[in-house]
Amino acid sequence: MKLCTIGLGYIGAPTSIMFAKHHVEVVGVDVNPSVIDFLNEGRLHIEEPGLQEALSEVIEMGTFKASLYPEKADAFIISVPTPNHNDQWKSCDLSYVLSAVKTIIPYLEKGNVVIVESTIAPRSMDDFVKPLIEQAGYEAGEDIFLVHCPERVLPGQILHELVYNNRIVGGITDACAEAGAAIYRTFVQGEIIQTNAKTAEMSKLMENTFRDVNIALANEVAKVCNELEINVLEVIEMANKHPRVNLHTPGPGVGGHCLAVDPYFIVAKAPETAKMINLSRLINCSMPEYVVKSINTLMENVHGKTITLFGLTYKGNVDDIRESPAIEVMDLLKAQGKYEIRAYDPHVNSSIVMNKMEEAVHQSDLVVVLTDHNEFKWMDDEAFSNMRNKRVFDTRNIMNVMDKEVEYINLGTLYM
Ligand code: SAJ
Repeated sequence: MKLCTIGLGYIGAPTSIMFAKHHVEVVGVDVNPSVIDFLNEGRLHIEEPGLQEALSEVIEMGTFKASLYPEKADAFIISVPTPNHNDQWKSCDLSYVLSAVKTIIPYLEKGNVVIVESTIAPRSMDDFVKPLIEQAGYEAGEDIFLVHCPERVLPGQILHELVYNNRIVGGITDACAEAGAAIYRTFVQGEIIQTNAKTAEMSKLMENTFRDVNIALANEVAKVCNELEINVLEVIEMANKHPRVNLHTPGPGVGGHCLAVDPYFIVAKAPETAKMINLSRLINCSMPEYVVKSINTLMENVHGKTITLFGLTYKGNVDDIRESPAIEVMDLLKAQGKYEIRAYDPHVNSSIVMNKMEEAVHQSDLVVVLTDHNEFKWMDDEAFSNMRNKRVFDTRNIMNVMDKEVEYINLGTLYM
């Protein structure tokens, strides 16, 4: 089988490499020439455990190459970004997906399978993608097998989840779903469930929406508990002892290119109806401001004005700062102009962070943990020894501070 993938980002690159590892001939296409050069040289442009080794393996095997241009193939997989439109309800911007479909049309042949993996608003396949294929003279389900198979892998464990997660394969017709399922049987060991395209679109969105709504509930409970002087972390731990309760973890907000983006796609399609989904977005988006307000309170009687932020990525152990609540906290603090703000993040390679932790905490008055990187979980006695005021505010509730001189505050003990 020959596969042509369009988009070599956080999903497209690992997916392409995984197929190539399983002896499929893969041409990976991206519009960014430096990504193409990097990959063809066997170098990775994103951080993901195990992926560098897998890339080296498929380059060695000769089953993967990156290119600026598509080629004829048996199947095409589109994994390009679907950001929010800048409109009232932040609807789904399909322009990258539709332009990817237009790019492959000249290379299509009867019998090809075309799969969209990008997360898309409900009905996008039926209302926008299928008409493009039909305008090109093909009948979906007869000439071209058109499929939405949403990606569902968790950054940080993509290679494992690509193989072991269940896949939802939504076809425009049953024959499309069957043709799509056959492609994923190459390496997927989870269940491959066939359905129609709009059910697949909506179920993918509901997975991320479920998580966003649950986190919003946890964040709201955190605010309520702080008002009532109750430790929210203990409350959640106790409540989760019930066999049918699974409250998520409160934090500085919800980031990344999935949970902070996808629920709006549903809201935009049914704004009068999707009230809880919209409210959850509002609650999660209020968290950076809540963290800043808490920082201001903690800094009230402190003479020094230096704050060190630990972690800028949207979550732990990744290098992705898209929609990161930590960046929003940093920007809000800087906009106040009251403090000297420093940032330290061992996963971010940029001038916005300081390279050495010792320098970042030197004479600092408050360390604020914003990302749950493993590096921050166990801090030894020396870590905070050169701070001016030894105080840590851990918005991720993950740090184990050994140094008894350090005052440690997390979301559960903020009120004290
Ligand atoms: N977060 C919390 N509290 C929690 C869990 C997460 O505040 O209890 C925050 C994280 O710190 C982060 C954000 O939520 O800022 C999102 O992180 P995440 O780990 O929940 O998810 P993503 O965005 O990295 O990946 C999600 C996954 N979806 C689900 O788990 C339902 C992944 O499987 C999807 O493939 C991915 O979205 C996607 O691409 O849609």
